[in-house]
Amino acid sequence: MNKTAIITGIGGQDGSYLAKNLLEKDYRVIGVSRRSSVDNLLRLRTLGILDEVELISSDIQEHLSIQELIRETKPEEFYNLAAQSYVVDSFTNPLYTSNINAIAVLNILESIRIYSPDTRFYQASTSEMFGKVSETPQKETTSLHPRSPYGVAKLYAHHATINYRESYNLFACSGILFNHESPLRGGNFVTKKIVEGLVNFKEDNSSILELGNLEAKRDWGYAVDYVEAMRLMLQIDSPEDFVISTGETKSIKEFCNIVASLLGIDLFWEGSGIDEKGIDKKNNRTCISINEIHFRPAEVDLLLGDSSKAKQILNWTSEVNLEGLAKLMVDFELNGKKF
Ligand code: NAP
Ligand code: F7E
Repeated sequence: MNKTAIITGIGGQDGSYLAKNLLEKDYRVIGVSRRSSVDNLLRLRTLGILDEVELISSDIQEHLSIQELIRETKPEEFYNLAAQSYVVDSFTNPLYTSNINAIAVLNILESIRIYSPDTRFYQASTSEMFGKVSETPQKETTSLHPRSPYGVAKLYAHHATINYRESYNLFACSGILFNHESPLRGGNFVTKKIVEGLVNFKEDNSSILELGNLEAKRDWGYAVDYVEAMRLMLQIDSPEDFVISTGETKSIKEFCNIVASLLGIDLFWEGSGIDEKGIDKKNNRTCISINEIHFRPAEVDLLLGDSSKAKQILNWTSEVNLEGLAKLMVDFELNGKKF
C-alpha cells in the first residue's frame, strides 16, 4: 500500500519540492496550507503538481484542526515545514514567530503521541540554531547559540522533538539544514534578491540592488537535494538528527560576484562599510549599494556545515554546488519566470 505523508508548509519552497519528490515515489500527499488573499500555491502550480496533492486549509496554530487531521489520517510520515521562516521578521514579530515555530510544533508532537504514535515525524530544524558558532565546521554535536527570535523558537522545537523521541519512543527527528535555495526561493532571501536585482540591472542599466552585511558567510545548497535528505531521514531504522550542508561557505559579496559573472556584469567593488558599492566596469554605473536598514540586531557571521554523518548513515551528499545553483536561479529569472 502507498504511504501517506502530511506536509505542513506545502506551498513553501521546500514543501513544494518535497511534495514532488514524494509524489514521484507514489505517496499520497496531504498538504496543510493556510487561506491567503494572494496565490500561496504558485510553487505547486509551477511544478505542475497542484492537482496531485490533497490540500487541507489550516493555520498550524489552529491546534484542534491539526489534532483532528492527525487523528483521522494517521499518516506514515509527517513533515513539519511550516514556519515564519524569515529571520528579519522574527525580530519585529517575536511572539508570532514563536507561536508558529515553537508552540505549534509542540501541539503536533502531542497529537502524534496521543492519536498516531506510529507516525514518523520530521522537524525542519536549522543551522540558525548554531548562531554565534562555537566551532567550525558545525556538526550534530556542536553547541547551540541562536542569535534571533527565529533561531530561539526553532531551538525550542528542536529540543521538543528530541524530548518526545526520548520520553515516548516516537520516531521523531530533526534535520539541521543549512541555507538552501532554488529558483522557487522567496524574494526576501538574499540569494533570490541578488539574482533578481542583478538581472534587473542587466536589463535596464539603472536598477540599484540595496543589500546589508556583505561579509556574512553561508553554506548554501540546492533545495531539491535537501528535501531528499528529509525523506531519507524517515526511512532509517531508528530516528536521529542530521546536519545537511554542502561543506563550502561563501560570503554574500562572493555570491554577488558569481551572479554578476554569470550575467556578464564586470563587477568591481569600491569604498568600505556602508559606503561600499558594486560598480559595473563596462559603463561605470553602480549596481549594488548598502542600506543600513538591512543590518540585523544580531548577525550570524559564519555558517559551514559538516554533513559526514548524513553521508555515512543516509548515503546523502549535496549534488549541486554554489555556481551550479546560481546558474539555475539566473536562468529561471532570465526566462521571465517570477515569484
Ligand atoms: P518558506 O518558503 O518560507 O515556506 C514556509 C511555508 O510555511 C509557507 O508555505 C507558508 O505559507 C507556511 N506557513 C507559515 N506560517 C504558517 C502557519 N501559521 N500555518 C500554516 N502554514 C504556515 O520556507 P522554506 O525555505 O520552504 O523552509 C521550510 C522549513 O525549513 C521552514 O520551517 C524553515 O524555517 C526551515 N528551514 C529552511 C531553510 C532554508 O534555507 N530554506 C534552512 C533551514 C530550515 P504561506 O505561503 O501562506 O506564507
Ligand atoms: O540572509 C545577509 C544577512 O535572509 C543570509 C532562512 O531560510 O536560512 C535562511 O536564513 C545572510 C544574512 O537567510 C541582505 O544579514 C545581506 O547574514 O538569505 P537570508 P538567513 O537569515 O541565513 C536559514 C538556515 C533558515 O533557517 C531561515 O529560515 O545575508 N544579507 N544583505 C541579507 N539578507 C537579506 N535577507 N537581505 C539583504 O538585503
